[in-house]
Amino acid sequence: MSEIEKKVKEIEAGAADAIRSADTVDRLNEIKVSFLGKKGLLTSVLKGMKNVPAEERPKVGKWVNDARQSIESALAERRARFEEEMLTRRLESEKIDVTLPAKKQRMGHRHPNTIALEEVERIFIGMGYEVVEGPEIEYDEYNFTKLNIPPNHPAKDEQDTFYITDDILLRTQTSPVQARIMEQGKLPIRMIAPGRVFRSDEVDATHSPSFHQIEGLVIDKGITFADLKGTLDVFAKKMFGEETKTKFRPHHFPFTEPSAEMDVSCFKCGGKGCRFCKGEGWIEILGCGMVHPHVLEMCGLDPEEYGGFAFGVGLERIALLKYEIDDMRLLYDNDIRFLEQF
Ligand code: 2U9
Repeated sequence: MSEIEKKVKEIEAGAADAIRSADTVDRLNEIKVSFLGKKGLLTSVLKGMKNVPAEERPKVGKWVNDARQSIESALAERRARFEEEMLTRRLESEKIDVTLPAKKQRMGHRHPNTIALEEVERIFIGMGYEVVEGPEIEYDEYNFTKLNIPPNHPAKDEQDTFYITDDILLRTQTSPVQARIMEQGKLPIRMIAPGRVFRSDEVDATHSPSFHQIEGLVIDKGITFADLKGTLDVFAKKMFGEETKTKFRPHHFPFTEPSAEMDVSCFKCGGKGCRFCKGEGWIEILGCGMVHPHVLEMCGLDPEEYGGFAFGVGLERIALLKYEIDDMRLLYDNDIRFLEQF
């Protein structure tokens, strides 16, 4: 065997060893370059051809070509094995068991406040009312002055109201929404204004510094206290059951005159007296009254021509009563086990 043939065989054997012990595709590429590349070992044999006698050259060429082919096929075989192994590993790690039970999508629940609010809205929309919302940050002017609550009124005390500046505050009632609508002067008005209100109260079973009101307002020519009573009686029957009776007791609010509070017959005992109504047979539900002439004037209406009634309910109070919840704090805890019950 000639020197050159021995050298080619050595190179081929060296390549076969290297390919066998290669452990990555990158390593295979390195081997390819170092044996078959322009500056590779096998190529260097061809470069030495000029020193080989002419009649020997075809033989040397054949040895080199055979060696090249054998190295190339060894590389291809090893590469194919790597790819197969990689695929097997991927299939193993990305295995999906389609027989496993699906992850349950947990459904949310409407909050009891929302359920009660939507019920009240449905009832009043059914009587032709519009639902109107307004800002939670208000001017003192709209929250108090225009509602006949003068500068020295106790409701304005810093103990009761969150002030932002001397004349801007967190609204203590949703009434400013109605005052703004009256000022726009589009009559008649039949509206409810639901929303969050703020009072500087300590948290307990029946109080929170932030709660929700729904206030209503009707303004037209010739509206009487009979309209107020009829409307709120229909509301009570639709909300608490057709057999519900209503009772109006005289009261005082600065923005209405005359004013009243409305009680409904206890929907647990039908009025006989039970634990739920504390033996009274009646449950206080809302405040109401005929809009004070001075409020009409301050909101740009002529009390000689127009008049109307207004009312206000605490949304939490309705939700607590309707769903027999005995502590208002439960409404704000966000405990899913509580919320799931409604
Ligand atoms: C305008 C004129 C009159 C709204 C009214 C009440 C009576 C009332 C309370 C019930 C429980 C608030 O959430 S609560 O503490 N509200 O009793 N609200 S009349 O009267 C208005 C409103 C706006 C322009």
